[in-house]
Parts: sequence; C-alpha cells; structure tokens
Amino acid sequence: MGVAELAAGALGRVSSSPLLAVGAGFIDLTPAWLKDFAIRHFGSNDKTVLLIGLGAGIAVAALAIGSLSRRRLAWGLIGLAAFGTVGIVAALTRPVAEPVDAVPATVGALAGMAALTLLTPGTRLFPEPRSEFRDAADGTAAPAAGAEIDRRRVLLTGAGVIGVAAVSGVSGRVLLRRGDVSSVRADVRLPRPVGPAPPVPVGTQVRLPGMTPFRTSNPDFYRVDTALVLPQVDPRDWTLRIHGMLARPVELTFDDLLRLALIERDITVSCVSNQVGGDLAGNARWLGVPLAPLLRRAGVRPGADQILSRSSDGMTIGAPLETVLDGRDALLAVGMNGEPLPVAHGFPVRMVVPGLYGYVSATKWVVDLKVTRFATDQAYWTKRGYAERAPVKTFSRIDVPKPFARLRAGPVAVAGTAWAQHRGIDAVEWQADDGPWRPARLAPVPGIDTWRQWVAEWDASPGSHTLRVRATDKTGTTQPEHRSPPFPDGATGWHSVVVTVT
Ligand SMILES: Nc1nc2c(c(=O)[nH]1)N[C@H]1C(S)=C(S)[C@@H](COP(=O)(O)O)O[C@H]1N2
Ligand SMILES: [Mo]
Repeated sequence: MGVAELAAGALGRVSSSPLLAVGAGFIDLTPAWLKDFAIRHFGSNDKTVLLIGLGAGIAVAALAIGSLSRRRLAWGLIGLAAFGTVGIVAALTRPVAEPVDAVPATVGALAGMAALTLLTPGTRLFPEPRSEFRDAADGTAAPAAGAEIDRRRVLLTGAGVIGVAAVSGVSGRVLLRRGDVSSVRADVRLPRPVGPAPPVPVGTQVRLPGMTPFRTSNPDFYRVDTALVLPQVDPRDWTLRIHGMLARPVELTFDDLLRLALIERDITVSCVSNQVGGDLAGNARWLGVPLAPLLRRAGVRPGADQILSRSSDGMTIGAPLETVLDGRDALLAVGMNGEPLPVAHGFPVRMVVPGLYGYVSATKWVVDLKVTRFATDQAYWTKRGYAERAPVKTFSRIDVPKPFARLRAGPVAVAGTAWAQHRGIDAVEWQADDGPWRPARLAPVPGIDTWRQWVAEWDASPGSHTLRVRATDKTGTTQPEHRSPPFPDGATGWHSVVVTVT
C-alpha cells in the first residue's frame, strides 16, 4: 500500500491511489439509506469514519492473505493479486480515470508479492522449507534439528519491508500535496460586486444565547459531498465549458468570469439529507456571476429542460433549466462571505441556486455545464433514486431552548430558524404540549432567499413539556405534520423539543 501511494504521488493523480479509489468507489456504491445513516450519525466526519473502516478492512485482508501464505506461498500471492485487482478496478472506474491510474495498484501488488516472498520461510532468503515440517514422522510441525529459522534475519527483513512501506507511503502523500491550492487561493483577488447585496435589516439576528447566527461563517458552514480528498482546482488552469443544446457554446477561464458583472447575495443553502431539526443548512453572502444571462447569450435551444453541471471530480448535478432562468439569483459563485470560496466549498467556482437542494443545484468545483434534457442525462443522485427535481421543503427548527434543557418556571424565550428559500417564510407558529398554535414574532430578512429567525415568549409552568414549531411559506402552504425521511426528496414533519421546567 505504501509503494502504491508513492506511485500515485509520482503520477500526481490522487484518484489513482488504490486506497482513495476504493474509498471513493465505496462512497459511490453506498445505498441511500446507508448514506443518510452516515450523514445522520457522523455528519461531516463521515469520511474519517470511512477511512477508519477501510483501514480495518485492509487489516483483515492482510491477516487473511498472511494466513493463506502460511499454508502455501502461492495462495498468499494469489490473495495479494486479488487484493491488487480490487485497487486496479476501483482506480479505473473513477469518473476521472485514465489508463495510467492502474499503475499504482499494480506496482503496489507486485511490491507486496515481493515482500511476502522475501518474508516467507522456505524461499531462498530463509532456506527453511515448510515441507520438512510437514514431513515430520508424526505429522506435527516440529522443526527438524538444525533447521531453526534465522530469527534475526526475519526481523531485519521485516523491519526493512515496513520501513520501505512507511517511507514510500509518506513520500507519496507529500508528492500528492504538490497539487494543494491553498496558497494560490490566498493570492486570489476578487473584484467588487457591481450589484451589492440588499442591506440586512436591523433585528435580523435574534439575540439569545444558543441562537443560530444569521450569517454562517465559512469554517462553521456545513459540508456535504462525496469527495474523500478535497479536489484541488487551480484557477489558472480552470475553465468552464458551457455546451449542449446551445447555439453558441462557450468556454470561460477564471479571468473571463471575473471580468463579468458580479453580484453579491445572501442565500441559504440546504441539504436534502437534513433531518427534521437538523443543521445541514447554512446562510452565506455569495459573490458570483448570474448564470441565466450567460446561458441566454449562448442561445438555449428549444426542448432543453435540464442544466447538467459536472465537477472536477466527476460529480454530476442536474438543475431544472426553467428554475435557473426564472429570474432568481442562480450564481456561478466565486466568493463566500468576503473571501474566495474555501476549498471545501468549491474553490474556485461553484453553483448556487436559491430554492433548490444542494444535490440538484450547488455543484462545487464546477468545470462543465451541459444544457440537456432530463430524459437524456441523469445526474449522480438521480441515478441513485433521489428525485430528479427537488425544490427545498419548508423547514422550521427550535434552536432555543435546547432539547432536554432544564428551565426555571416563568417567562421563557423560545426561538429558532425557518427556511423556504425563494418562496420566503410568511409565518411561524409554535405550540406547547397540546395547547393552541400561537404565532411567533418573525425577524426581518433581506429577501426571500435566506432563512428567517423567529422568537416567542412562553409562560412555562413546572413539569415536562413538549414544544413544537411549524412554518408557512409565502405561497400559503404550512409544513405537514407527517414525518417522512430525507429520501427521495427531503424530510417533512414538525420539529419538537422536550424540556423540563422546575
Ligand atoms: N462536486 C460536488 N458538489 C456538490 C456535492 C458533491 O458531492 N460534490 N454535494 C452537493 C450537496 S448534496 C450539497 S447539500 C451541497 C453542500 O454544499 P456545502 O458543502 O458547501 O455546504 O453541495 C453540493 N455540491
Ligand atoms: Mo445535500
């Protein structure tokens, strides 16, 4: 595995590392329920958990191959070949694969075979044929006299093999870091917006301890993607191809993009995997180029209904063309909260479309836009059963008090966040136990594309109580009580919090 990492590093291709390719393949094969389980229980640590699991899997495979080789070296070698084949297949089936990506797993498997041969008694280095053990008269594995294995040599060779593995593995990783773009990112200077964001009114932020900040800072912004290793896209090499059902396909460089008229907007992005009460949503100030005029200039052909975007790591995301063109601020974003996009959030360019879940709109590291039909091209999650079209569902959440809080009887502030991007939140109601639904006070918002905070005062009496919330969007639709899971087009249901008042 160490030698394979070194080969991947020498190639400078992260996706050719068998470890990472198998991990990425595993992510792609993960069924929806397991993905939702992982996001629910591990959140943004889901990748760490996967890597730990992979490490355990490799250890088990190594034990199995080791035991096989104790019976017969050839079996161990066959086991290693099979192990290497998994890496080769994984690397060659990545969406960004090139034939050369087979090299690291191949070289790694050969190195493993060489090491196993070196370390197995009975081969020339340790002339202690196993057959002599078996040939003992009583059939037990008693070494014949004078056939003691040279322990010192075994240990030294073993240490040597481990040393080669460790040094090559670490060097491979260092070599792969050549592609790191954090210093390039630090040097990016973004132009000022031609269209600044509408002002955020006074009072948008409900000031209570434990309340969600109206603007999510970049380090706090939730992260959901399938990238085991963050794609490193250098803006100097970046191009965006806009093609498909267009009269005049175009290709833009990063500088071309920055020369266009940029606008800045506060937009809340949310994830289809967000559970009732969950926090897979964030609100940022995005700087970007409006996408609709770019598409119009390229001349959209009749019959097209989907804009299929693709990222540098091969993720595909399909958004309804009519939604992107209906006048909302669909952006090719380059800036987030006053800085270039963080690498984890799509540097150098991502899409943001208010009102659509991330998996059908918010392509990070975007490099390709194809104007097409839903009937012709299916995006990554759609192939896995998620809805083709997924406008965000109206959400409301109690942020304060926290679940299982212990409170003093008397007036208690109840507050939270609600969102229905691009429809806007019209009302939030709350309820204690089975009492009447009462309207909460809504904080002002800069527009309909952000979440909205709400607050109410509750006269709490001693005992255990359940607080509930529901929101109504500006189309007049109230959140349904019925709980449904995130799959296939977003969770529904009212959020509730149980508290104890003393
Ligand atoms: N390239 C790429 N873009 C992606 C994804 C991904 O897996 N790969 N995930 C999408 C999903 S499901 C969501 S919810 C948003 C999350 O964006 P964030 O990580 O910046 O919060 O990114 C979207 N864009
Ligand atoms: Mo998502």
